[in-house]
Amino acid sequence: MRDYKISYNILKSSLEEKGIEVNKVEKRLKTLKIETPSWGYADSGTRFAIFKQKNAAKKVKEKIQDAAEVHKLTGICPSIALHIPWDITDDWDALLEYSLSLGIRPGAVNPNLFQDPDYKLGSLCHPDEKVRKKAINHVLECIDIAKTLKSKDISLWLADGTNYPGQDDMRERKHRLEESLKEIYKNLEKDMRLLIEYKFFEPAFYHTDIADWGMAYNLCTKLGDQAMVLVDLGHHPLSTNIEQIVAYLLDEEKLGGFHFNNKKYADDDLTVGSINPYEFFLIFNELVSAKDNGIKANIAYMIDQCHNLKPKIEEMIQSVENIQKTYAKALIVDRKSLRKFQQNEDIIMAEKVLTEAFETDIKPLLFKVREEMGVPLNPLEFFRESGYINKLKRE
Ligand code: PSV
Ligand code: MN
Repeated sequence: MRDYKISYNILKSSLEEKGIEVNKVEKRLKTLKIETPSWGYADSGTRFAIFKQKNAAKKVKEKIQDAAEVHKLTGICPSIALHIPWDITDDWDALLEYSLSLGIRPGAVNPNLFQDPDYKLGSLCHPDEKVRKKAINHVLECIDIAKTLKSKDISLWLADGTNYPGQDDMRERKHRLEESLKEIYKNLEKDMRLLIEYKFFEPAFYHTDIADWGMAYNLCTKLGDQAMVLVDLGHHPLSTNIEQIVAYLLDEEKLGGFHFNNKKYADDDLTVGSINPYEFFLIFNELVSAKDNGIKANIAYMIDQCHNLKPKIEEMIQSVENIQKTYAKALIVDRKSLRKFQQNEDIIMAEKVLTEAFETDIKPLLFKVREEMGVPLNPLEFFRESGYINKLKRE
């Protein structure tokens, strides 16, 4: 690592030979922002067991401390997503102040529409109007919290669906959903957004009310400009072409949020980039390509992972490193050559442009950027050596 400058110079000149402006790549790497989720710092598990970790955060302030530590070491995680009521407090102003004092701000506010026993048959789509009203009021409460915290995004994931054919009327549920969302939407502040997530199954196993990107897109289009689709990488059936969905939504200017994680089977919450790094690269490639083509996009990037087995903060830092590395590889794609090969119908060479960027050892560039940002060159190693977790005095 000490000698990274020699390899950096070699990498820089090979990229510049291809016409890639390395200074611009470095600037873009420094401005990448990834939110981390409060629930990723707390104990979690599967429906079979929760294996508790020593000094895992329990209180919201502890989650903020851990998120601030991740930001301190990576320099690119300046906000923390909150989940209500898991992160409830009776003094939101004080929590905002506390958070800012640690150099981190509250990010997306996530309502919880799945845990209350009343939501057994759904929340915003529930057959009983009283339960729908309760769910709407909960989201309105989250909007108020977001106002106090100066957060701009309400991130909505619905567990609504049915488990048995005939359990409820799918079209009626769609109408209830549209009505409930309209009520929520009209209570947003003008500078707020409603990010609507989709997921094809789980916890509902027969049908899910917002099952795919098309349904989320349709709902957002009906609601208006402040409603945007949120893509969570774990929420697609196996072999779905996620990069195409991303490209399509970007082109429609309807992609508003992104949840990073990786899956092997379903919504597995595995470390982003750990199972299929090439797919992850192709997704980032679409994000960069759209931006380079002048498509306007305000995308809230967040890691949405519960770290059940790995040490939580370490997995969070590992995830941030994977994201940064993959973004860097997408930024060094030789887009001029790619375009030329596409126009010349040279499929072999066009694909090679992508694989060349993907296979590049980008570490020296990341070291350079981290050094200039004043963060450790190797955040994960640094964190381990700091003994942060063992020094904490938590119950
Ligand atoms: C459940 O699938 C989920 O992971 C969704 O992706 C939400 O974003 C998150 O939980 C928090 O509610
Ligand atoms: Mn998610």
